[in-house]
Amino acid sequence: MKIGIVCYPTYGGSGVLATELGLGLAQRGHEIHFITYRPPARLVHFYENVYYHEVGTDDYPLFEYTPYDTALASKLVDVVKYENLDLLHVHYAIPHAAVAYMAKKILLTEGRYVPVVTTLHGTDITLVGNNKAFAPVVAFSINKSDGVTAVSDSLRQQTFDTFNITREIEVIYNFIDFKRFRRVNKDHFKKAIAPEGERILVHTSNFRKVKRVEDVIQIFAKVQKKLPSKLLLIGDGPERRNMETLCRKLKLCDEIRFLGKQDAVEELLSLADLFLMPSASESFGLAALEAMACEVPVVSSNVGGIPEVNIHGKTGYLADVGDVEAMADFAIEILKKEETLTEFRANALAQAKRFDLDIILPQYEAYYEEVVRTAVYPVEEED
Ligand code: GMT
Repeated sequence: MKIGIVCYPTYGGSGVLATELGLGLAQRGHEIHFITYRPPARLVHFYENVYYHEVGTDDYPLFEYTPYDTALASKLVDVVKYENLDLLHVHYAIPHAAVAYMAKKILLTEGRYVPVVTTLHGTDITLVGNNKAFAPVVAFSINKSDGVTAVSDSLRQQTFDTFNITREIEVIYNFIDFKRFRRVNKDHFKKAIAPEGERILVHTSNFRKVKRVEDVIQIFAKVQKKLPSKLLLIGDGPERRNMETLCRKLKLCDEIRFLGKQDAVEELLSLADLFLMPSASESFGLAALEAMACEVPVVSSNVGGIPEVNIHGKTGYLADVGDVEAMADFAIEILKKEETLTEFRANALAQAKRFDLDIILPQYEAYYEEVVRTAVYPVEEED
């Protein structure tokens, strides 16, 4: 198929997933057209069957906000027509689902129907989408998509609970590419970071409030009193400066390293003994899955879709949001004995294998085929 993929090109989980999906589909012979305002973060090489169309916007003194949505809709019309696309797959509802609907309507005036699949990723429903400023458009454009998927059961249910949704939503879980995410020997790095064989705890995120990085540091502060350990913080974002201040206040600067944005996350995960994800909200927790694929157990909060990924007492532990005491106790429980850690590591890997790209990609392909087969050309729909 010829598929247009619309996503945010930044480091966020939805953009990562959309890019990996496109690349995986291209390897399976599909022609993939990424349409966004910057090359997606993980689109770093030349790939056969992969095209990138940049959405350009021009500044104009009248605009306080550049109308990206309009530019994206025009680009979609152009790419669908001239590249002869069979389907548009938009990731993250805001504004992509509404923009795709607009493009679809414009194309209809020329007698051309392009089905739209929308994938809901999380904050587009739970944090931003239910904001009054966006909610009516989000609900409308979900209902008007030809296919809608959610990345977990929990997100699917939350979408129905939040909006008046009149159509079915298919759950297709996020996936992991084991060719990239697997434990590799990085003993020389490990020696540099933990010279005395300290345990290594890791957290990766975009350092937004929802990730509760402060809890990560508080959990670590407690663990580190019981076990020699180090904490690696990967990623960057609005909370980073506050977190650096907190580390200084807790006098943990020698134990905690801020590594900023990193491309080869899998190499750092290969050093890790435990991954921390105490988020206030998380529709899936792709970062936790990446850790598990590298045989790293997870201590997390029990919100949203995380319990569908991290299994309490097997691949790690879950606790209530903000319960840093319990999370620290669970972390110590996993880390204190080598045999326990080894068992959790094996369970984490086994669970991650359920989300193997080779299992999930065919689910997307089957879903696309069904959507294209059943999409109704809306002849009698009013404008
Ligand atoms: O977590 C973020 O802030 C980024 C966000 C995104 O859309 O880029 O992540 C969401 O989508 C990921 C991929 O599907 C999920 O793994 C994350 O759990 C989800 N984040 C939240 O729900 C907070």
